[in-house]
Amino acid sequence: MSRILTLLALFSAMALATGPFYAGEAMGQAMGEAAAGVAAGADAPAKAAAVPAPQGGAPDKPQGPPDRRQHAEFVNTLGMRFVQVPAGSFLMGASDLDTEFYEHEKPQHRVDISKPFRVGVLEVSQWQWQQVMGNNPSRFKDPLLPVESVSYDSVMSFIAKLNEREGTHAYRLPTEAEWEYFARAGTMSPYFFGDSDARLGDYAWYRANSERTTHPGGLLRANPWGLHDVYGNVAEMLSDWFGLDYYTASPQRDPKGPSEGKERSLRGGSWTNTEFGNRSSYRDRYEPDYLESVVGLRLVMDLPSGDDQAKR
Ligand SMILES: [Ca+2]
Repeated sequence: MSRILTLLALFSAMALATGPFYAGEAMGQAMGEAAAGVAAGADAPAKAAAVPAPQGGAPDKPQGPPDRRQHAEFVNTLGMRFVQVPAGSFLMGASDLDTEFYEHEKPQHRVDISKPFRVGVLEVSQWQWQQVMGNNPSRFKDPLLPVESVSYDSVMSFIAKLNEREGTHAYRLPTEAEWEYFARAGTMSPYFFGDSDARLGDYAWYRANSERTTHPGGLLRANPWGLHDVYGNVAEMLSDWFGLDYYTASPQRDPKGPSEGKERSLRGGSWTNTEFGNRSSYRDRYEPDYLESVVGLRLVMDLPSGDDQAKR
């Protein structure tokens, strides 16, 4: 009984830690920035994003027809929250206007994301990992912190067990293209909040403000599609092999990375990266059995069959 109460208390703490940022002030801010992105000439996806629209009244008591809100937001049995992002096209990689980049962030090229999908609002937490795997490999231990020090194989096992637990096949890692698509959220600048890194500390735990540790998800401001900690905190594992020259040959539609490789792709930078490593087009890599406190994950979900067509 006491264990159940402890879990309930923890769950409540998690909701308190993350809920208000999602449903209230941060979301209002996020929607405002999405509009700014469109006005600045970004592609349409930001405007079409199926992230929950701000509702009238108390955000924790949705009023009126539930269709849009319930369709857009999904919460699983572990309290993982997902928002739906639209199908769309974007320019992937560093642009000619960017002043700092790796050569392998070029050439900039158009990518089509052919189906809408769901993206985790936060990185996977240690509490969520523990519930599924019965262990916690993280260096910085706290249930609210993102899980890290996970190998690619252990993440594949986590996802298989999560799918089984939830009775679905929907959970998976993002592709590198999907990651940049939802990180940019319709923006074209090096950072989803603009050209300058001056405000990076408002959005990311990185070298200048992390105090050399990870932090609980959702404490900083979200990107235009309502996703927290996209830059920094833990760098996010992807399903692609890393290909240094992949951009010269990748297909336009739903690229999934090279067919083979020795290293896996990693995105977003971490608590130890500088401003350079926390840009939307920044590409990193790691060996699949690498266990370090900079590597974690964010999940995506395929939509139930038919829903992708309905949202086009
Ligand atoms: Ca991150």
